[in-house]
Amino acid sequence: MKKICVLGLGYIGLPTAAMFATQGFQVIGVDVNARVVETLNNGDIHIHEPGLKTLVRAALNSGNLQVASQPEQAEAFIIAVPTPITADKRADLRCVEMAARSITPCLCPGNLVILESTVPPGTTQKVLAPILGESGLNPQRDLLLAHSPERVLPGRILEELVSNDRVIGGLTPEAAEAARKLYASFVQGVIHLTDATTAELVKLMENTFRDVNIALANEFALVAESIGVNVWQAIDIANRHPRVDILKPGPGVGGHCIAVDPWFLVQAAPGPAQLIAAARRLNDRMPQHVADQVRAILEGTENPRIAALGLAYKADVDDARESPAIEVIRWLQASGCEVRAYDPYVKTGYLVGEVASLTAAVEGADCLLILVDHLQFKKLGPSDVGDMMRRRVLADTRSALRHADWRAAGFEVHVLGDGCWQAVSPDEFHRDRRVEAIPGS
Ligand code: SAJ
Repeated sequence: MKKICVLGLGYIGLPTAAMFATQGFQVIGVDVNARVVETLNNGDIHIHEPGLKTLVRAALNSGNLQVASQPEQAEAFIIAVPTPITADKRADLRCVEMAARSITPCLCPGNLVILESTVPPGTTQKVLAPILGESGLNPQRDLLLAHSPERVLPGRILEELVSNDRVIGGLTPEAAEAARKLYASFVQGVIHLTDATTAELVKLMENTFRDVNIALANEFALVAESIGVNVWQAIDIANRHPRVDILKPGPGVGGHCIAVDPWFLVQAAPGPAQLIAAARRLNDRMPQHVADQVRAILEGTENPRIAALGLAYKADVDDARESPAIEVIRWLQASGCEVRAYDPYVKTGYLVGEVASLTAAVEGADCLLILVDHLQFKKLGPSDVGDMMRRRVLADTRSALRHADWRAAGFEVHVLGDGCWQAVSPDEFHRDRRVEAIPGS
């Protein structure tokens, strides 16, 4: 096989396209966004991911990667487009459907079509196959159709693309085998073959496992706050047990995967998926909880001004999709606080109060609020900001800083999940005030 067409040049499609191109395949990368196509054709990239720029440039320079806005005939098609959720927490498959429709005129018998986007169980068989069938070809007999979910971690995409195990679910065993041969060109991990619906479920289970684990950590944080214990220390010690591995609490779960995918399971089986839904709701409440706590810390301060550090959904990435940090900020603004928000990687362009430097955020602030544990923020010491602030108050939702140093410098230090944060009643915690308080949410 020589020619591959990759649909969607985002966080997954672009590295995948570049990787195949550097393995000697002829790759056409397709994106419906004209700006993305133009940026790439100018030798630049629209994503911040370690090593990606170098890989993409090498792929473009080799002539093996071409970027276009329309698909063309190829031997294999890889669909790597977003699958967000709708307001009522159901999978929005419009991009997958659109990508599939765009390739039907290009399809020939024997073509391999792989869906990498995360989708509800049954999508490959019940949604993708019928659309591809509109080409007049039988998806089971004439095409090789498979689901191979991406599983790479933003921040470590290139490394994990190669070293992670891969799951491939075929509509038929022949389709799974054809996809295996293709990925084996660069995947060093074990490639596990199964059917398409099992592969879809596997991917959703992985992200749901993480979401439920984080929800448990967040619930432990609430428990610790109410009994006056530091949850970070408690988790650290509990994790020394050989069979315990609790993740970290925080201001909420963001990104386009973990905060989204568990809902696909709830959608598929609402009756049984009770724990999954409860975990999702708990994690979704965390931004509101953080905002409540910060307001309580600043009670009595006239016209409180907050320096919020971090807009990304997690450390050391430039992606602010579904970011809990942004939700915390919007909650605080809705309650009358002035927030100046700074992130070294993210410029959302739509958040009121975004500033371009740490100094601009911190000047005259009554509270330094850590929302993301970017390495750059973890290195901060009290002398970097203390003299610029109106009050010496630190609120750390990621337990990212060395609190002893800050206390020694006269800071009042509040940490999420520590007894010094006020306990909150369960009724208050679970009450959804979003509709009334956050405009446009
Ligand atoms: N988070 C916590 N506490 C933790 C870990 C994470 O609050 O201990 C928060 C993060 O701050 C962030 C969110 O959870 O807001 C998600 O971050 P993440 O690093 O857990 O995951 P993602 O969304 O960047 O990537 C996940 C990965 N899935 C798993 O590890 C099972 C990745 O391998 C998937 O490929 C990716 O989802 C995806 O695209 O599905």
